[in-house]
Amino acid sequence: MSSKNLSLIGVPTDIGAGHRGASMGPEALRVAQIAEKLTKLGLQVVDRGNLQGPFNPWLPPVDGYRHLAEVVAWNTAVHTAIYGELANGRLPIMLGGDHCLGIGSISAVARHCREQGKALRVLWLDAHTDFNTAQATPSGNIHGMPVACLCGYGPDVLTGIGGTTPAVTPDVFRQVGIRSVDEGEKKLVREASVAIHDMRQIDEIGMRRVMERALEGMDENTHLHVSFDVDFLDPSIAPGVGTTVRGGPNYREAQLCMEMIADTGALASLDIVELNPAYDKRNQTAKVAVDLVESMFGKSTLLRG
Ligand code: 6HN
Ligand code: MN
Ligand code: MN
Ligand code: MN
Repeated sequence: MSSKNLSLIGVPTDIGAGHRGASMGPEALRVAQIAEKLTKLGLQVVDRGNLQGPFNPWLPPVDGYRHLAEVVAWNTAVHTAIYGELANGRLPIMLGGDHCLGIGSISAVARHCREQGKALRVLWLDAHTDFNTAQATPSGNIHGMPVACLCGYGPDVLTGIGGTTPAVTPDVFRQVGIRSVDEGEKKLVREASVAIHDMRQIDEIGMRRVMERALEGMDENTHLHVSFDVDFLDPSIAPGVGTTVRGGPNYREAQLCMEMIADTGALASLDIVELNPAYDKRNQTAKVAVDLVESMFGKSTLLRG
């Protein structure tokens, strides 16, 4: 691991989502003892508290986007906070919040990598490809658009966050767990040649080989960023999300995925997004997410060593 000094950054908003409630995600992760559990693994953890931003006015889309100005405000705050942590040599963990916030966090990671001469790999764990545009979106919800925005497809106010457009090229992404892609979005991800490891591939060759492929080609100079959308998981183990899609990885498959991330030793930043306590029961989804994050930081690997 490039750094063992972790900073937790809460981003309490559902500004890009289609259901209210992801704004409660940071607190649910704290209740599930994310800081305490990572500390127990021997990591130094500081909780920076929550960022602040505009209230969610819950309005219909304008020109294909819901709450564009508010999404820009939140992502600008995220970019500044994540960039600052990386510049101080720390490993930021963003406690979301909905997935539109990946624009702020990953643009910050990309900027850090450019400045440090590092290669970037983004592992996108999600049921969705999140590659919609104003034209393709069925909802106008910007949490369905962060990958497109990061690759330069989107409004200037979002594609320009961090000062370089595009923030990244599509080849940095490896998407795992994909099982819900909108019609127009399919065409866009194909044109951009995003590397997609969908559920069918996991069924056919198994999580181990999928992860070997997704992590292939990294070296000591690679910064690994994981963007963990909790709806990646099968709804039977993770009902606490706004957009459940059945047929996701089960608990053991998800554990293996996380363990293989730990084994790379390259994990250098993380987003935990889309957790929605309003749909959860007794905080079980937050607990499963924290459990998996522990594995991402080497919990189960330690048992073997
Ligand atoms: N997420 N593809 C759908 C849309 O509205 O664009 C769902 C997006 C879900 C986004 O879960 O991060
Ligand atoms: Mn660094
Ligand atoms: Mn997502
Ligand atoms: Mn998703």
